Amino acid sequence: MPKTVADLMIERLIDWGVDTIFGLPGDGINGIFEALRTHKDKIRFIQVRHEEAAAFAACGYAKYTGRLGVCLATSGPGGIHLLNGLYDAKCDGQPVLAITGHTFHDLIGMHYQQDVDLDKLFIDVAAFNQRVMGPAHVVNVVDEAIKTSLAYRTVSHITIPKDIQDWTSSKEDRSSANVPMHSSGVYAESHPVPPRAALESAAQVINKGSRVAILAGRGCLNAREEILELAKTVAGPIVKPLLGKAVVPDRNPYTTGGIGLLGTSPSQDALRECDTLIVAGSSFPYMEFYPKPGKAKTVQIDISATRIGLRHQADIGLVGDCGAVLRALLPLLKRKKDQDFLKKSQKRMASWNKLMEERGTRPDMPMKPQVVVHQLNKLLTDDAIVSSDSGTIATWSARYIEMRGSMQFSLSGTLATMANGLPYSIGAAVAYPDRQVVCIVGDGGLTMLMGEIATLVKYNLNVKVIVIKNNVLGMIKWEQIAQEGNPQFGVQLQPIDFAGLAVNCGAAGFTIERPGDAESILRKALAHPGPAVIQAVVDPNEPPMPGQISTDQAIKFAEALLRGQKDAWKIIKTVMEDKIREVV
Ligand SMILES: Cc1ncc(C[n+]2csc(CCOP(=O)(O)OP(=O)(O)O)c2C)c(N)n1
Ligand SMILES: [Mg+2]
Repeated sequence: MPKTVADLMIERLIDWGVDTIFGLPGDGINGIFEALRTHKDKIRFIQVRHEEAAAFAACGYAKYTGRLGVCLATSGPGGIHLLNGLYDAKCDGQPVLAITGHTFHDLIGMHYQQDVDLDKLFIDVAAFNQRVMGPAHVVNVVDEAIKTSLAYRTVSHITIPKDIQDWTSSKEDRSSANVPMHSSGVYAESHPVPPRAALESAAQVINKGSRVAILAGRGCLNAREEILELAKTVAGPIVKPLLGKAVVPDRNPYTTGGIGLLGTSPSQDALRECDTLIVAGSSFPYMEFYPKPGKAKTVQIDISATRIGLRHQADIGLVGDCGAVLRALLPLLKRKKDQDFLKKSQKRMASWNKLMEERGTRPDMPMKPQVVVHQLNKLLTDDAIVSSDSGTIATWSARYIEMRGSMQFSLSGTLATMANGLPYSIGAAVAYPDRQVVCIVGDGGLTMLMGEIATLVKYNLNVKVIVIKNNVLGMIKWEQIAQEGNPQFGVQLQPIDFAGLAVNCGAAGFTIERPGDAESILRKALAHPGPAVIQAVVDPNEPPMPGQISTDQAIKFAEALLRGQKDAWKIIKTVMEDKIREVV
């Protein structure tokens, strides 16, 4: 049987080590599906219910494995559905390849069915973006797409007209310039090394500092030992942007945990008070949390030269892999004797942890969302893979899920989209069937891609979906009140019985309503073999308070309440209790 374009593409993907593709079929990619069918012993196809979930799953797969994630969608609507997940991958720097179909090659531009030029639509999201023109073209295109995604940690896109997928190779297809088998499926990793002079200048800056803080982001996920060694050497706290949550365990004495609105108060203090900052593998976006301009001498390490000085003025930039750069830098650093700055952070962290423990064990009814995540944290295994969605749930996950052992954590960090949590878990569970895989999602985010519960059931993926049910788009409610000073509007959600829904999809369903039941129900649900949804009915009036509140925020809050926010008194009561607890 002569090989089709689709065969050539799938075989080349297999050569590159791709063994999993997330997607959903359609008439625009039937040729590719036939090739997937005939190669199914070497490459598995995971069928999702919405193409957006395929792109998220590919992104989650890439985040948790460090490998290329691949997703597949049909021409027109299927490709359009991929976009949000692809932007998520682009924004968080993940290598993802998207493959789509196009209409018949000789009807493009003729207003035919599903005639959407996805290669034009994807111009902004994909760093490599090509339409396959025939059998002599496809292998070269696959090679270039994969190399681009891996080299730049970003999105590539290949689209193939529906009829071209079935074309078979013949000598006549090949132009005289295109030498057969000229391209190779080899990826050569690049390891930039900063010049010696830059390392020495960086060491000088750090050695002079007396209060050194370390901001360690996702670029340090494979450099735990080096970051800890750095912290010991400079006697400085490690502050973790959320994508770098797993860089060091949360209870390690050298970290003050997260940063940002959903971070910890000691992290905020550390960045405000430091006189020297080392930013390693992070483009943490929220500039107001960095030291004020001119306040701290800054050394920044990043794999990309374009990220140096992006958010905060860098005095010295070191371009390279964080682990390798730190290994070169550490011998040049003097061990600091003065431990005061670190000790201060550790003291603050002890009281922050006490406060979190207190807020996570409240017996109040309706149940506080923190209680559920606090209990969940205690029951997770040391190699769990935890994903979260955007919303107040991100705050609870950031503060209560503590990294330990080889645990991994992610969410849509830079795009901050909703609905990624469940599909990330699909990517994780497909890659690691033997690990505990959990997602913590809101009722708003889960509703967006609820059909993926059926995907969990179809593949018997051992994913536990913890849905924090507050019947509201909570984060936006609090933004409207606290940041805008307006009463809430358009955020109320029609309640859904997610446990019943799960059961109707063929998964297990659990409901937690009382704090006293949280532990036993979570224990039972986590022990359940196979997919389960655990809905936790919580207080919609529990605000995700920032680690520190500005006067401006407090005024806006009061203004909104005065202007007729529903439940004003309940909110005041909750906030006051939280504040009182913070002080007592
Ligand atoms: C796709 C998308 N739409 C809208 C938003 C804006 N947004 C951010 S958080 C949020 C509310 C999330 O609600 P839910 O999932 O119920 O979580 P909660 O905040 O209640 O914990 C919204 C609407 C977004 N980030 N992404
Ligand atoms: Mg909600």
